[in-house]
Amino acid sequence: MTSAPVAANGSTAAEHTHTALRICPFCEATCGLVLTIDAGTVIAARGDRDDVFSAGFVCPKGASFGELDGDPDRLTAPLVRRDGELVEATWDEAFQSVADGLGAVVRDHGGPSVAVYAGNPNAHTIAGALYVPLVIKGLGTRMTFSASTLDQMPKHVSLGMTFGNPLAFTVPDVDRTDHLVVIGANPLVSNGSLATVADFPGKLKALRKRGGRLVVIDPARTRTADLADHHIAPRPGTDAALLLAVVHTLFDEDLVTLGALADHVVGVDEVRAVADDFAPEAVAGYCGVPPDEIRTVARELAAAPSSVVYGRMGTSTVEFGTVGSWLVDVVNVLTGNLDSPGGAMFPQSPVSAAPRPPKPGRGFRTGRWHSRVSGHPEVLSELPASALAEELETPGEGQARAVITIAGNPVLSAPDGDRLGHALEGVDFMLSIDPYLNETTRHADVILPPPPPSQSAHFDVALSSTPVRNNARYSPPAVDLPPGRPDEPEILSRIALILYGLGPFADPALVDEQVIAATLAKETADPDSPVAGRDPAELVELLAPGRGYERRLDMMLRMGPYGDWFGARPDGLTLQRLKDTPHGIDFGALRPRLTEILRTPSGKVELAPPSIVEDVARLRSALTRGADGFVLIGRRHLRSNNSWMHNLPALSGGTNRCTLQIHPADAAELGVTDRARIKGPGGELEAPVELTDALRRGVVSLPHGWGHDAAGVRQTVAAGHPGVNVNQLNDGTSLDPLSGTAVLNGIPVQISPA
Ligand SMILES: Nc1nc2c(c(=O)[nH]1)N[C@H]1C(S)=C(S)[C@@H](COP(=O)(O)OP(=O)(O)OC[C@H]3O[C@@H](n4cnc5c(=O)[nH]c(N)nc54)[C@H](O)[C@@H]3O)O[C@H]1N2
Ligand SMILES: Nc1nc2c(c(=O)[nH]1)N[C@H]1C(S)=C(S)[C@@H](COP(=O)(O)OP(=O)(O)OC[C@H]3O[C@@H](n4cnc5c(=O)[nH]c(N)nc54)[C@H](O)[C@@H]3O)O[C@H]1N2
Ligand code: SF4
Ligand SMILES: [Mo]
Repeated sequence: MTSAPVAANGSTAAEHTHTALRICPFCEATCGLVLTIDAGTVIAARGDRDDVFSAGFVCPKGASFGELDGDPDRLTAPLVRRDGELVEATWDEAFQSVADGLGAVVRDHGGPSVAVYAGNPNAHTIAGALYVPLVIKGLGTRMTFSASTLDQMPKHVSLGMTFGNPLAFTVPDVDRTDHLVVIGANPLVSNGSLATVADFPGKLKALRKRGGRLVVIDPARTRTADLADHHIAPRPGTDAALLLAVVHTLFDEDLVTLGALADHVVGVDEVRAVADDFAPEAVAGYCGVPPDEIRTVARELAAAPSSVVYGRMGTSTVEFGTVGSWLVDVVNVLTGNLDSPGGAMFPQSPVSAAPRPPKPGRGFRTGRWHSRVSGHPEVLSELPASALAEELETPGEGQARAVITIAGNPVLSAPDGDRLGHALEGVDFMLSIDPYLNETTRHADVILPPPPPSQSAHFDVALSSTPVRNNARYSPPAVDLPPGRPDEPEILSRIALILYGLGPFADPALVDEQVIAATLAKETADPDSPVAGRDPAELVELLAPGRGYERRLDMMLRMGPYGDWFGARPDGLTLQRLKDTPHGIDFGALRPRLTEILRTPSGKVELAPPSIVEDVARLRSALTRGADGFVLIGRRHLRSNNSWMHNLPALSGGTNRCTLQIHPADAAELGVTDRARIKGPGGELEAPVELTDALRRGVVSLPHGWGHDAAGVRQTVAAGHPGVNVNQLNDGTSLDPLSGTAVLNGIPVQISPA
């Protein structure tokens, strides 16, 4: 503080301010921030140079923490629908309304008649990780939906089928690799995803500086592509074919070297056979990439001392999402770079189970049940987000009667939000846990707003399984909760209490203590657990007193791979130890741990899972498809985050706009100048045009998360520059069949002058 304003009483603002550390929850990079706080308000945020993981990195969103935290449009009290209007209510009134409304549906139709949609921020909160599952379990519903089927579900399926563990993320070791191929990701803007990397841009620059090579495969010349040694621009949706041609080349040119993996992999011959008819020449026309370019990708990956392919949204939310996501790991295996420094590695989360002796597992299955209307298979206990509307609106036995949305805005983020919005109007009861009155929550009967991030504790339960360096960090709330205001764990606990039949006003600590008792009973009974044979009651006594979520975190950390195992390893991790090291603890670079990970029936990497191999037939028939017409892809912006950050003055305006990007030559041929009409399988839109030669010809791009012009929404700044909802072009019928994930990239569209 160099120029603190002088207050009326003569003291400077600096005297009132203090700083607090807070891990940023706004993207997967998990940067440590230093917040400057004045009378309970966050007035500044900067990167924490001492943070063991992020070392001072911050992006525009993190720097806008204060604006986001203090947004005047954030709800500070619950809203309850009375006579058709959403009006403010006390917390007690709101919880009573939930008990009445949800209670009636559960009583009349059962918990399984309630659908739950969990959105992206759940991956960034303690509440999302530890309490949302309790609500779902309390309902006993099989109608669970989430942003995963608009995002990474193909990766879960391919990991599950290949390694037996759908959560065993393979993360590129960017700090040590010699050669990185980024396919369908734009980490310079997204700051990384399913790879928790603070300062991804800096790490890519460092890679090049140490003589490494960066190749980007993306139909758009993104900021990441601009930084690369080489950029390949394929036709959208064709990555799986391109990667199969890379695999083909590895076999064809005798470049396959399993190295240390040799004894741990089965199915290599099947993969060779699958790739047989995907010679570079066979896919070149379909992918729009010359055969030699594809061969070079394979040769370079094989030749580098270490190399890794990293794929994200562009390989995932596409027609062949699971096949493409699988092939990313297949290539890493075939070049000997899985589970090896500089390759694709498995992080070790501090809240994962302590390693058990290697043993074959039961493998990973999908389709244990199917959606009622379209018969979509369950995947990781979820149904496709694209199928939510039909489950709500189709009458009959098993129809969803109520909906709970938690940190999600599916009306903008999922295909055909207009239809979903209409369906939400028709349910008997809708509850939203969300800080904003937005396009989705405006349909709710009750909105329960969690406090802003400054008033919430933070631990990255979910993202601890994807960092490029193993670490543990904890932020207690930086600002006290106002009296009477529940935090999000408490909100969700009270809903669980309603579902347990105890009513909303029972002690929320009951929920946590029940989880703790059940978990410790199970652990102490497991002969391979570090607490095997101990008395659960004794372990409960050892947990630090505090809020329920803190006790649960303490339990998880203490039983985890770095834990103190409840005193058995006195130097091990506890929550108290994390609190005592506020800039975090670094557990070092990722280390090989494949045998700890594998839970396939064979106990090996099953490189050719039958259902994925089977889906390649669909890809084979796509190869002969014509390549005419325009295809639509999405894009992200540095100063934005999906649908919910368009309400901050600091992040809006400028180049952060909802425009249709198109190549100038395409625009000229079409006679498109300043505005275009875009027609997709599900609808039509008009958007301002932005000419750019960064896009491959025949490809247009429109970002998602816009369309803030609905009535009854309380996001004043966003409403001033609403943009259009790209997902209205999509009817949601096009899915990756193995994962139920919506096709959001590579949608056929027609473009004309507006
Ligand atoms: N066309 C197209 N569509 C896409 C994508 C794309 O690339 N193209 N991307 C997809 C992807 S990757 C994703 S992850 C999804 C995202 O889909 P969603 O998760 O459904 O949407 P978000 O826009 O992230 O909305 C997050 C919601 O959480 C609320 N929120 C923010 N913080 C908190 C909190 O701490 N607690 C609670 N309870 N609520 C909070 C916000 O107000 C907002 O309502 O969108 C998908 N949709
Ligand atoms: N600033 C910012 N950061 C974010 C978000 C945000 O909205 N804004 N969202 C967060 C979320 S929820 C997520 S999931 C991550 C996503 O993180 P990323 O996946 O890194 O981000 P995207 O911008 O979706 O990158 C996808 C890239 O794939 C390209 N692409 C599209 N179709 C294809 C294709 O068929 N093949 C190939 N090879 N490429 C294709 C697109 O041009 C785009 O550059 O970002 C997170 N971080
Ligand atoms: S990169 Fe992500 S985690 Fe880091 S400051 Fe920006 S939004 Fe926050
Ligand atoms: Mo996402």
